[in-house]
Amino acid sequence: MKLYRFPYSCYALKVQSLLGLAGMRADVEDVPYGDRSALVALTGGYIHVPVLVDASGAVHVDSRTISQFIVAQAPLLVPAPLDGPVWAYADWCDNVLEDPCFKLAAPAIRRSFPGPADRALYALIKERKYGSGCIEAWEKSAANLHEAAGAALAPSDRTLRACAFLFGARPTLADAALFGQLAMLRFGGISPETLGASFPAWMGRVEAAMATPG
Ligand SMILES: N[C@@H](CCC(=O)N[C@@H](CS)C(=O)NCC(=O)O)C(=O)O
Repeated sequence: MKLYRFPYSCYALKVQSLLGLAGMRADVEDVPYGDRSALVALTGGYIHVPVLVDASGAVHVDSRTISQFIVAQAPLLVPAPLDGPVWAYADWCDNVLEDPCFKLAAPAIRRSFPGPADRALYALIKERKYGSGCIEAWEKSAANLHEAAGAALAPSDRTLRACAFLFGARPTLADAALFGQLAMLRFGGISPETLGASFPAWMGRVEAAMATPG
């Protein structure tokens, strides 16, 4: 299998974590931000990441759909009867928590691109959606964004002070989704412990489980 990603993408990092937790091996290919021809060749025009090519050569796009594919092969990652809350937590990570997290990480993500063209393209794509100068504005309001992310994460921090993983003793899709957000922040230079004291040790547990699934 092959996972196409941008190295900072929370959705790709979620899928990478889920593959590890499922014990499914995939080569990781970093897509150059300004040259998505490999994605176009695979998908016919979908140029977001993650994209997963499975062992049969089938192409899967969108991290939620990819997660469903992985979970179908590793059902313990959404253990019945907790399907509802586990999927709901993962969807909350992708659709609610992601907002302050990606805005916090965006300035450093832009700086991480090796060339000015990729930095400009990243800014253009964000500005078309959020308005001119949005990345600079997010950098100025980093303290507020950090506070919003910390407040959103406080209940999960309380859970992880008492439990090894979000839904108990074993990692689930919910852990992979949260891991994606915190790994994106870590990529952006924001250390997980500034958002909750339990997060560094929990990330270590998720990483250990990714390396030795089951
Ligand atoms: N709903 C999609 C969202 C994917 C997405 O937005 N990925 C971002 C990276 S985090 C992307 O590829 N953005 C395209 C761009 O920046 O041009 C999923 O869950 O996979």
